[in-house]
Amino acid sequence: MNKKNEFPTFPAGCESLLCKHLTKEIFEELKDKKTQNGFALEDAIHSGVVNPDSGIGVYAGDLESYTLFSKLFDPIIQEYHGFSPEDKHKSNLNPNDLDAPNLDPKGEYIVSTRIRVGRNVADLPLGPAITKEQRNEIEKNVSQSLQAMSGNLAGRYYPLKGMNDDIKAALIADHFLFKTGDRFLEAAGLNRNWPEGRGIYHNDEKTFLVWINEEDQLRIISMQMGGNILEVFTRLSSAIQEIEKKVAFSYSEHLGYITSCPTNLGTAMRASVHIKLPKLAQDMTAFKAITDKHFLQIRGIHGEHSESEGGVYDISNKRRLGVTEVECVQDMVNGVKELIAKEKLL
Ligand code: ADP
Ligand code: DAR
Repeated sequence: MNKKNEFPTFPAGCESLLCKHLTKEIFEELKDKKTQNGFALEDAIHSGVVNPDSGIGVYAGDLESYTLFSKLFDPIIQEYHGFSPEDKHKSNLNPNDLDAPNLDPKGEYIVSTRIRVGRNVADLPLGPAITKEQRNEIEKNVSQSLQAMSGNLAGRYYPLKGMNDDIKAALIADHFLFKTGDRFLEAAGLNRNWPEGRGIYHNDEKTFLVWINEEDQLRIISMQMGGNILEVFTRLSSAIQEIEKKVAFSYSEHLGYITSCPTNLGTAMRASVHIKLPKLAQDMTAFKAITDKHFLQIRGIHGEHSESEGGVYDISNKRRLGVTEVECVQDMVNGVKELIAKEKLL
């Protein structure tokens, strides 16, 4: 275990962006600094120190973290997003600007579509630095705002605390609810006081859902079976604009919507399909050539750090900052179109 305030030792072969960009000089310069919320460098890097297999390894505790520890965060943001300290984020949630024809009219490939954004409440710390009282206040205020939603967004809030274990397991198995116990989130301090202050809001059809106080304070989700990506995006866009009338989100001109993990900054959007590509799965070089070309990420079907099952993959945009929401979804549409064309050829 690293002693307090000593430059951390990382095992040989560590490939996280933390390992790559935390120099001894940066560590010495930042190690005694704390944000107004008392969040220190060692808090920001703890997840990546105890999980050397992290891809990134750092989390912000508040908006101030991104400026106070910019010597570490900026090169990580530059490498992950290709976004420099001088760049400005931009936003466009207009579904009319999306070119998304039906990619799978016979329903042969796309099992389901899900588009989510992360949001955090303005002027409060992020999950790693928030107090239990602040987190519970967010749960109360946000769930009340959501339960005032109408039309196809109307639904109910279900606190995680006291939720029946079978119902919880079913919601997770059906891909609706977040998993518990992610070691990266644990080490970042994001699971403190679990399950208090956490829960899920959803409409009756479970096509509009909001996670409260998981990795971010809100994860606003639109999802449905099949490949009607435009319908999923249109529902999400409407929901975000409805919620934003009631809840002020943490946002900066430079970094867009502020999130605890730097990979989610900007749009904080992940637009994904679960898609059957059994033939292409036999040629991962060709598969990855297409996903790389369209800035896409391949995940397993039970969320991050899970494996694919039965030749079904979670394909989603990787770019989130310095691109608009429409461009995030367009990346996914363009990539999925080429993946299906390739699968048909094989
Ligand atoms: P996030 O997308 O919030 O970053 P994960 O990758 O862990 O987090 O996915 C969260 C949950 O959403 C998991 O249960 C995963 O199976 C589910 N999921 C993601 N994309 C889809 C999709 N296109 N269709 C159905 N479920 C999905
Ligand atoms: N697992 C952490 C975070 C990577 C990005 N995924 C998030 N934010 N859910 C890592 O550093 O690998």
